[in-house]
Amino acid sequence: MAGTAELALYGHPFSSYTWKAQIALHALGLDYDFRELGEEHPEHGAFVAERGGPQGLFPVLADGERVVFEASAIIEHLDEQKQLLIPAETATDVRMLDRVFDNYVMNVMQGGVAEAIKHPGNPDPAVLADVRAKLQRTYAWLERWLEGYARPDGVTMIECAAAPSLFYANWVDQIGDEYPRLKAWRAHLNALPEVSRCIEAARPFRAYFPLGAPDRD
Ligand SMILES: N[C@@H](CCC(=O)N[C@@H](CS)C(=O)NCC(=O)O)C(=O)O
Repeated sequence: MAGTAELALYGHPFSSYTWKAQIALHALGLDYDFRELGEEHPEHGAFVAERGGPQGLFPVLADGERVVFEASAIIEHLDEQKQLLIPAETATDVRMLDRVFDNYVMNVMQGGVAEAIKHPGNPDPAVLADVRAKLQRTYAWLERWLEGYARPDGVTMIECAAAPSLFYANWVDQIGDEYPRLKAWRAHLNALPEVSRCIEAARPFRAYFPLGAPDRD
């Protein structure tokens, strides 16, 4: 990895996958230039469109001349030397859980958001019901998984993926009292300094949450 002064992250403060990369940067104590997407910076959007993989998505990390897209790959790149976020002895489990949070929480939650964007004010109830059923199934699985999870003091790639996905999934389908461990873990994640920085930076954008942001968190 090149010197930290050369790090730049393209993303948006309200974007869950941007948080995932930012939490890793914060946990590793790395300085970075945050290149926010928006009308004021069309050059940032142009960079993401060109360098953000097949769909031109964000976040995108520029480390000197090296460009990395996909939040998990960004974390792998940042952690290559230190192996703090992906400890060698638990690497397979960490990667497996990272996939769980992306595929069965974050992307499912995003499906509900996409439906609300497609049909503003009139999302298809069947689509939302399907999203909520999938989230419930994952919540139940995570509740059982947490029983045996040796929670680290700090942050691994699991926490990087879990914090934003659970933050927003809870807005789409609230984690009920039947999942006490998951509820408590989400509260713990939100309180981590690496995460709360992201929550606070995103607060001004809450009115834009397509399904309506609940008055909590
Ligand atoms: N698999 C990608 C997903 C990235 C993603 O979905 N990014 C969203 C923001 S959270 C995005 O770029 N949205 C803009 C779009 O869909 O055009 C990753 O892990 O980084």
